[in-house]
Amino acid sequence: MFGLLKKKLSKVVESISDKLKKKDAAAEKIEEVIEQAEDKKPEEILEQIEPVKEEIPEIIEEIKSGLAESKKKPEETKSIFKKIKEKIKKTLVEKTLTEKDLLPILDALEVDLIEADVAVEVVVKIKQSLIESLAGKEIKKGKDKEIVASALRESLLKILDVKELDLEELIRQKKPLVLLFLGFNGSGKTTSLAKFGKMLKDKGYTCVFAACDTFRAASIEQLEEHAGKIGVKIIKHKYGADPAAVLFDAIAHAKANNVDVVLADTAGRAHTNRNLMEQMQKIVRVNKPDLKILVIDSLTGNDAITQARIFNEAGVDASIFTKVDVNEKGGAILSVTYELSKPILFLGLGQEYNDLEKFDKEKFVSSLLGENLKSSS
Ligand SMILES: Nc1nc2c(ncn2[C@@H]2O[C@H](COP(=O)(O)OP(=O)(O)OP(=O)(O)O)[C@@H](O)[C@H]2O)c(=O)[nH]1
Ligand SMILES: [Mg+2]
Repeated sequence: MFGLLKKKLSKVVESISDKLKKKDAAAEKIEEVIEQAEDKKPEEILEQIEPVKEEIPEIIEEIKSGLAESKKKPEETKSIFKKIKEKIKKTLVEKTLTEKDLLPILDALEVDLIEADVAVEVVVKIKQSLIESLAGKEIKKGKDKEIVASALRESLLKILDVKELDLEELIRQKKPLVLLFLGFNGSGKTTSLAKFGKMLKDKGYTCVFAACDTFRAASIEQLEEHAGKIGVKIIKHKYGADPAAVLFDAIAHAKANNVDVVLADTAGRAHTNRNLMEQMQKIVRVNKPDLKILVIDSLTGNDAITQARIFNEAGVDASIFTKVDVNEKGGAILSVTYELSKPILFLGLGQEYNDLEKFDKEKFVSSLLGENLKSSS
């Protein structure tokens, strides 16, 4: 799961800590040169530190001005070198990353994350957040990975920081709670709805399914089969019937029978299906569902953000990502949550009823950065 995204994030941690190691090596080299500086000509010193000057330009400047000063006041050469040595010692213990150090690394990260399906605007946010937390920060020796991984962790959590929903609290507050499952063709709406129904039933709530996909061949039978297996009532009309009317009847049934939750399946649609998009708006207008849950196939890639935008015209309240069990990229989860600013309720992890996992952003981010967070402690 998310192998590619994990690899790319690991690379960021490695690249930044490599940069710190290079700075370390440069400081050590300079220290060595300065140790014997008093016996050397200034040109010789500058020549020796030339190869590492890119890594710690601030120290190089210090040395240059020290050398110029000692040329003017040769009697103070000793104390000038002493000051430089102290400064280098401090750099060796507490390194500072500058924005200039970070930018090339973060530019490479941009390409990497886009490859893992993270949208450009989300990558920009992650970059900004890393610069804010790392540039100018003193990094103690041996703590590089820990600090970089935790900055990355914070930046990812910020992307996922949206107001959460307490589903059971909602069920307690409103009866029946009406959930409408929306999404692109084949995204996993019907399967997720069935898993959801099974989960609610296992928790002791009563449900009814509404077969509002009256469009795709065999869709009603597919939902009926799930309803039969789980032991949930289904309200259905004929193919071609108005789905808004199906949901209306399901809600009426739930009210009459004191049912806790109505789960409405809908037809898969794309923004090019004008009629189906208008039909979805009508289902919403007529029945005012409590939650419109967007079901997204996590394998969709960068198109996921476009789908989210289009379905959000009906006002999405939460999302479910399916096929996470077979997804190596994972970036769509970050992109869509950022775009919608709405919580992810569950992840679909397979084709069985129990393959539904409550989304936990801390756990998700920790799993992405797992090895890095571990190796740092
Ligand atoms: N591996 C895996 N497969 C899944 C998951 N969720 C759904 N599927 C599979 O994806 C396929 C499509 O699932 P459906 O639930 O029929 O999708 P849908 O959105 O209702 O499709 P339409 O109604 O045709 O738009 C099925 O073969 C499911 O078994 C998941 O989390 N993991
Ligand atoms: Mg379906």
